[in-house]
Amino acid sequence: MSWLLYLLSTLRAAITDDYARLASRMALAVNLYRMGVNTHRVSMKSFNALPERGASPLPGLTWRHKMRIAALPPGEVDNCSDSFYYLRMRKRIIWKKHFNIAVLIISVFLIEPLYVTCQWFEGKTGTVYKKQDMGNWRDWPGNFSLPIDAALLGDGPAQGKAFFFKGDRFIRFDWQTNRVEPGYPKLIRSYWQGFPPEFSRDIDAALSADGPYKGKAYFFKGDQYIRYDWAAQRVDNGYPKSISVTWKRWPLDFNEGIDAALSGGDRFRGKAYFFKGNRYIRYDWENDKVDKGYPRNITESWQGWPADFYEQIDAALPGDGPFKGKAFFFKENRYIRYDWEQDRVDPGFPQEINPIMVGGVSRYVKQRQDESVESGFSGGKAFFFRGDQYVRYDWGADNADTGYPRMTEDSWQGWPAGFASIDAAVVGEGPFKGKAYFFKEGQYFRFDLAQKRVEPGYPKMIAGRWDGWPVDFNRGIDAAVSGAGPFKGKAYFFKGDRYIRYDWETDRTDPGYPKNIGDGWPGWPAAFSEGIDAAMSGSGSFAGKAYFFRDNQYIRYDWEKDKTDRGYPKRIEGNWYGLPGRFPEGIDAALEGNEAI
Ligand SMILES: [Ca+2]
Ligand SMILES: [Ca+2]
Repeated sequence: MSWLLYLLSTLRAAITDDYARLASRMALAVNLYRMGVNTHRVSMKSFNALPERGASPLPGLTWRHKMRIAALPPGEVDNCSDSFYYLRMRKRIIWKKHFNIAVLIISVFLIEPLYVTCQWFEGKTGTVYKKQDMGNWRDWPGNFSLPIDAALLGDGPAQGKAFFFKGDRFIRFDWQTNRVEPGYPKLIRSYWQGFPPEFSRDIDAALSADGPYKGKAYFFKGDQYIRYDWAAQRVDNGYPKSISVTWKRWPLDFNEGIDAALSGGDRFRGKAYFFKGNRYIRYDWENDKVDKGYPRNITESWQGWPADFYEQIDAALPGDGPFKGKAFFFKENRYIRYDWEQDRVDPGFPQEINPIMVGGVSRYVKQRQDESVESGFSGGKAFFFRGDQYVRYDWGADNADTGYPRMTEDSWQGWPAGFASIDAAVVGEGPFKGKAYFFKEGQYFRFDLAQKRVEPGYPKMIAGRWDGWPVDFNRGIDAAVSGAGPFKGKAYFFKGDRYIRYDWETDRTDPGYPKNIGDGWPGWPAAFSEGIDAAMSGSGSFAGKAYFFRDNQYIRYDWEKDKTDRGYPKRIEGNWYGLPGRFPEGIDAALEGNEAI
């Protein structure tokens, strides 16, 4: 392909002004073509994981192309044949004006590869771009419900990020990957240092300052506000303060509380906008006062907003990265994108903030709920056991259910005496589907998930009933989990630094076990290889994952890739929401569950 690149670089040098856009389009196409040819197995994940700068792990594709793709307006990338025809149309203009020979070469050599590119583009990544890349706020968590309270552009160490606040939680968005980062939502109080308790939930508005106050962020709630220092990563001393004390010339009703706040972009840099109801004021950071002639009605100055946005908005956010020069306004489940330079809402807006949400419930969860009604069994819940208590966790809401912890003995029908606390729990597969097994020292019992009760005849001794278990496993285990994906039909039992694999179908331990955890589960932290407390498989949108717990930490494993996910171990606290009491300090056992209990 080097000849083509040579041709392209020549062409790019020759084309200026009107044709610069065409050149970048072709460069992109050729590079995508190269990507398709050289790296057939490039996934959207690795594409999105491209670094912001420097060497790219994908031949022919750099962070610049990624930015360029992200920066293309909706409708331009998502229909590749359009860009193909666009090129042909342009060709004629070029032919007439300047670069006869170059274009001749293009028409013969370049159009064909471009067409191939289109094929590849549509076949391999087209749908991904079409459905997701052109929207914003991808990977918006299903448990982060709408409407939002406030939005904030990151600055200082958080440059390139945006934050959305709702209730007592927040999520962080990355402008370059155009995605909400994994591991969110988190609790406001767990991350934002120095927030007074009343600012740790239900914030009204937030913005990052400009001009002499650059490096600060302001959070508003009622008639109060706090100032946050991005570099120090904490709230400045002396806050909260009353809005009316500091902010000059604000209208009286604005002093009592605002809906949304936004720093100006482009030629309005140095200004801040505060919205309340159908009115707004413009503030000048330099002069430290509201500009003359304000408040105004939103309709007076902001073109092309939907009618309900003119009445009131929830939040506002300046764009960054590929969306620099834009501003975003949020109202309930929709948002609009505003272009500062063109002074109007971009075509194609409003769009849904989270297109997979239907009536506040993610489509996926909804589907799971419907399925559970039909089958009477759902993988929508998980159970954590600690001491004589347990907590039910909802995978869809990604939160512990309310009303927990409960006493285990009182809630699970037929729970045997002497099992107040347990060592391990696992759900059966194959011939034992619909059963849950609970282990305590040398004994175990079986629970029927459909009948919601412990089966008669239990507890029993492990020894002699679980074929092929080592002697020390018969005396008690640490943790158990059923496999998923390529390992469906297997169960894994852990004791100390060893584990065995059990086959549900043949009802016996696979040959070659026990093994050392360190040998069978590569990528685990050393401490986890010495032994774990609990294990379970994920469900709902976490299907295909397994979770292993040790003390106050856990790691996540991907069954399909047979690898530990990156970024682990993490703390239980702040990642498993709503776990009460001392559960975040460590658990005894975990069960990938159902809704029986
Ligand atoms: Ca608000
Ligand atoms: Ca245990």
